[in-house]
Amino acid sequence: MHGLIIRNTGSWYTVKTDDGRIVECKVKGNFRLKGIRSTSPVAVGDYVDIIMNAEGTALISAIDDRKNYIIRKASNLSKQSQIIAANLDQALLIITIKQPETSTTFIDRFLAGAEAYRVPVVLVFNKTDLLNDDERRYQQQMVTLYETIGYPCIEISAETGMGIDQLQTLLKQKVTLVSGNSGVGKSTLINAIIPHADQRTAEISNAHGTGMHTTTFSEMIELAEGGYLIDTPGIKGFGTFDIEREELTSYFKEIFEFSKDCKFNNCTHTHEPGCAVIQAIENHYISVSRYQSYLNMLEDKDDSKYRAAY
Ligand SMILES: Nc1nc2c(ncn2[C@@H]2O[C@H](COP(=O)(O)OP(=O)(O)OP(=O)(O)O)[C@@H](O)[C@H]2O)c(=O)[nH]1
Ligand SMILES: [Mg+2]
Ligand SMILES: [Zn+2]
Repeated sequence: MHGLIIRNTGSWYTVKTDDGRIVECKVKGNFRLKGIRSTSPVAVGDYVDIIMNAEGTALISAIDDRKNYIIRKASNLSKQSQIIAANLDQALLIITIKQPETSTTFIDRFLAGAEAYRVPVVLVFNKTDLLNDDERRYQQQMVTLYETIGYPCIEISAETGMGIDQLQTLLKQKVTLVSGNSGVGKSTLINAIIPHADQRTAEISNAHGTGMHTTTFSEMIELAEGGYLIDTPGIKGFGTFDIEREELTSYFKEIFEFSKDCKFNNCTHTHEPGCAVIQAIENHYISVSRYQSYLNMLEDKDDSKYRAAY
């Protein structure tokens, strides 16, 4: 039988079969995935073959080719990675200006990773209900910046329902990863979109204004109008550690556009004469915050060891 992995609890995978049945599955003991060193060989979003057994559960015996996937490093020291989700149509990056504040470095790292994995991103500014006039203006500047670069933005409040209808039209018939720092309201948003989803949400811990990773396993939640949302436990990005230095420029869309006019085609846009990127920053065509994020990722590449810099 063939089906879609909709939930991963660590030891068991829940598969929705093509004929609509829900089956709990384990991975066949000798199952290995070619070319990917991963602590778990399959993930939510994967299409798989399963073999039923007498108890009504099943073994996953094969996996279909993936359109894309996102990975996370198992730990800072290990080279092993964990596949979080596969076959995504898009990702929502949930951002909050406060409680907690999402840094531009975090946003830009996420966007660069999404470019590398070819996953389109919509930036969702949540908790708009909390903002005062100054904060609202700041948020609008962010929206202008990212829309100019080419990322659609939407301002919402999962709490009051503002903007939810508009967001819903973007989700129809698509597999959408919901990502963002802990505490930004991913689970609250999913509950607002799918009332029966019943995602656990958490109070922000007062001491640091940061969240506590309430969501601890990956699952896909089916939308009434077709498509799925994937809620992820504290995903930090797209595993940007394996981006090559030479490729980095191409994952910052606007920097890439200007870099075509750099004097040297291996320009790193740091110190080289005739750098069109540095010129564009001076002329305010490229934002300083974006350039700083680029430099931040470039610095990672100078380190022999991996650094979780965000
Ligand atoms: N004021 C306000 N509070 C919100 C909004 N959305 C979420 N919250 C609150 O923010 C807190 C964290 O929300 P969660 O949905 O648990 O956050 P999460 O992103 O799922 O967090 P993790 O599962 O830890 O990754 C909860 O107390 C929510 O009630 C919003 O639009 N406005
Ligand atoms: Mg959550
Ligand atoms: Zn340059």
